[in-house]
Amino acid sequence: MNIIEELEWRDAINQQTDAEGLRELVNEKKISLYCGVDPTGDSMHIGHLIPFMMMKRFQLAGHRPVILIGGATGTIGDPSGRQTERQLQTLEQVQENVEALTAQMKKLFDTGGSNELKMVNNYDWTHKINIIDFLRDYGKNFSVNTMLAKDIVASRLDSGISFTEFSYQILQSMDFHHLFKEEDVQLQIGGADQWGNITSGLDLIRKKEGSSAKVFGLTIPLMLKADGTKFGKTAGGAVWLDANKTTPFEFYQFWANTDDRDVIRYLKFFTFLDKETIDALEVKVKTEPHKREAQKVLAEEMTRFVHSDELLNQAKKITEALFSGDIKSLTADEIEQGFKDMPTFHASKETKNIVEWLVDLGIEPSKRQAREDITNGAISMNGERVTDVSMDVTMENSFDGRFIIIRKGKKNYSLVKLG
Ligand code: 629
Repeated sequence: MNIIEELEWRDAINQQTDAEGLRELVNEKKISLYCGVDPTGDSMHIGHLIPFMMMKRFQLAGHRPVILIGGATGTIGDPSGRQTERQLQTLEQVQENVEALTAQMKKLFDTGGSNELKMVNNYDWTHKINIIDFLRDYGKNFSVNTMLAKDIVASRLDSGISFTEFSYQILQSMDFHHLFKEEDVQLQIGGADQWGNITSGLDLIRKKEGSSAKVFGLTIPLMLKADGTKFGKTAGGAVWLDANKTTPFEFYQFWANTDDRDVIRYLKFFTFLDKETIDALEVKVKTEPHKREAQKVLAEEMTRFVHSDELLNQAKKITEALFSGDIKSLTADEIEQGFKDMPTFHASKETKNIVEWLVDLGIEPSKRQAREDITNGAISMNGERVTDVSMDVTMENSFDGRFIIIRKGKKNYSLVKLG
């Protein structure tokens, strides 16, 4: 399988400008290709992984990936896929985000080796171009008529679009041209929403360099979910790659909760597992879906790739402890990750009788109810059943002086934060 056949097998191709030509090109030689990201936030989320996992596949197949961070385009804002004008970010904010994203990209994709990752920032060439050169050297190659006809702009003609956002496609086209000249980049990839920007870059290159310039564009489909809801969103919002925004445990859980109807598609799309392995997992989804083997493999592969072996093991340990109820072995940090979304209460560090303590916190509605639940064995503290209504709750009962976990009945966990 060459890289294009592999992407086809993975259902990872949406549109191509010249499928035949690109197939020939990658068979003939190792190419340089690029994909960009705008620094609109301080972390990527899993939606961003869509083209960047594909970049990695090209890299593994011996091609040379160039990742562009949009220090210039990030100050403007891509109108693609949006119905409203963006609020401009401050230049300082963009700069901070450039640094955060650069570090994140390096961590994920810079694996060393001969075809090492190249990172560029479009601010470096864009900020040098003055307005007269911009209009003469670039603007002259763009027809406003064609620009207006692009989906992204056309869909905004009712609600309105500023000249700033309208011009965005020119900036992205200039990048493709610059990288074609300076880095021998012959292919740009991106999500399906990037088709208009990518094709306008190809037009610019052909106008400036002649129609024989060998350049290509390829987009990757939007990830859809079988139940029709949006991919990559949870009740808590986006699934971030930054462990401080989405803990590795939450990240693991996100993938582990994938629907049976989606899991094989995700394995193909997001992991580096080969066809044989994924085919075998597909059989398991059909024959023993209750084991959720494919989901476990997906969650493991993704958590290991984005975080590390160590954080994967921690996520699995928390998952196991929550499942069995045996949470004693968890560290305070693991408790914090595992119980982040559970009902949370705040208590002082004072020693207090268990019945009063539960009522004061609001975990139990009355002392009578608290006593009854304790006597019936329905209350556990940190995984151990409480049987004595005269027991005192002290710091000794806590994880590191920080948390106490109360379980009422089979599954109702509460996280009590101390201090
Ligand atoms: C200058 C900027 C370039 C080439 C690309 C760009 C960024 C591009 C964009 N991309 C999205 C982003 O930054 O806005 N104009 O959030 C995002 N991308 C990943 C995928 C995407 C896309 O980073 O392409 O489709 C999401 O899956 O929306 O010279």
